[in-house]
Amino acid sequence: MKLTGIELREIRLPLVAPFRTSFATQTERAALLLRAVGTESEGWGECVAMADPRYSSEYAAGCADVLRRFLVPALGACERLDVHAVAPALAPFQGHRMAKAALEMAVWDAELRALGVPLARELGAVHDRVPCGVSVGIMDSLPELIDAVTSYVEEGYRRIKLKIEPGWDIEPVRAVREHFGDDLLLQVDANTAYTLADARHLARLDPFRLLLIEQPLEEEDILGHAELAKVIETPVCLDESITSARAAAAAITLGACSIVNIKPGRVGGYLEARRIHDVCVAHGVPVWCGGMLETGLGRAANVALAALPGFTLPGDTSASGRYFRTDITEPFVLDDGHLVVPSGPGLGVEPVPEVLEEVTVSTEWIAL
Ligand code: NPQ
Ligand code: MG
Repeated sequence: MKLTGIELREIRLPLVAPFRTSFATQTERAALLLRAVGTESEGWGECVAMADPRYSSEYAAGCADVLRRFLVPALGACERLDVHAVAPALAPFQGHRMAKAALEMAVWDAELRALGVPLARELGAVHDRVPCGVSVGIMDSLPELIDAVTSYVEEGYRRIKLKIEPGWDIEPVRAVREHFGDDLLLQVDANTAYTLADARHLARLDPFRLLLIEQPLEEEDILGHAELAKVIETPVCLDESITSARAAAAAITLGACSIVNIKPGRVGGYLEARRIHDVCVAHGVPVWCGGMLETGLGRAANVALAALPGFTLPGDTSASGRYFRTDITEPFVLDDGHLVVPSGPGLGVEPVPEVLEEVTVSTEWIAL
């Protein structure tokens, strides 16, 4: 395949309810979509960067800039482009993993559609549906939290993740554990809100038998996580810190985590995500698929990834309705706590044209 051009499309989707984390409160999802146009086919990519650099240093407008200025032109120079050529072609440019991941996704979708092969099969998926968890934002009160968790449990979610921060940690966990009992699969995510000085405090979560605590300390504090893991009983899981398969191998070897959250966008794409999966399986470390409020496009690819054999914990691969009243694709709907892995060529889903138009803020054609 040779690329003829890439369309960048900025969209804005309202959220069904505000989503509060330790780093921001979101009321809408602004996202950047890519359409790769090749000589034989077209494909869709989704960039997971937020509008502001709060979760990581990348942000949507920065991704658009690096794509149009450097990344897309570098791929345009490839005469025989396939997905394995993408990362090598982009390697001269440092960082910008979310932008690179979006481009890889669009090229892979185009390639697989031309071949008639589903992404899940190409990745090595071994399941045709995956159990799903849900991420629950920070609330104003404990009764509100119990109400929110109650509706998710009634919808069938197999695992609950509570967002925490200093001042909203021990009591919400205690309340949910006491209300729902010991059988509820429960975990927490701090999005880097603590320091190693909070170790004794975080040890107070020990009695609640959480599956894991996700990214308590800052992104670069690998040794801090290793120290913390010696002090608390709750297994430490890393999210923000795991930027590559090499970073995952180092974190595991140093004892900084015993579980890994894999987000393809954060690590530069689905190929690198699979490498992290392979590293973790080799170390006996369970993995699960994270979420970045993806539209149906990114959600489809994440569900395909989550069907690999090492994904032994339910992920943040929630139904479309967890975030959006109207998704841009046919919505992903929970069935008995599971999402079905798409089986059509490529991502196996595509945007509904009228919905896509409605949520589009701007488009830009980068000709090659
Ligand atoms: C996490 N995701 O695991 C992230 C954080 C997160 C599902 O908890 C816009 C774009 C808003 C990306 C809010 C979940 C977001 C976002 C939270 C990612 O750490
Ligand atoms: Mg996280």
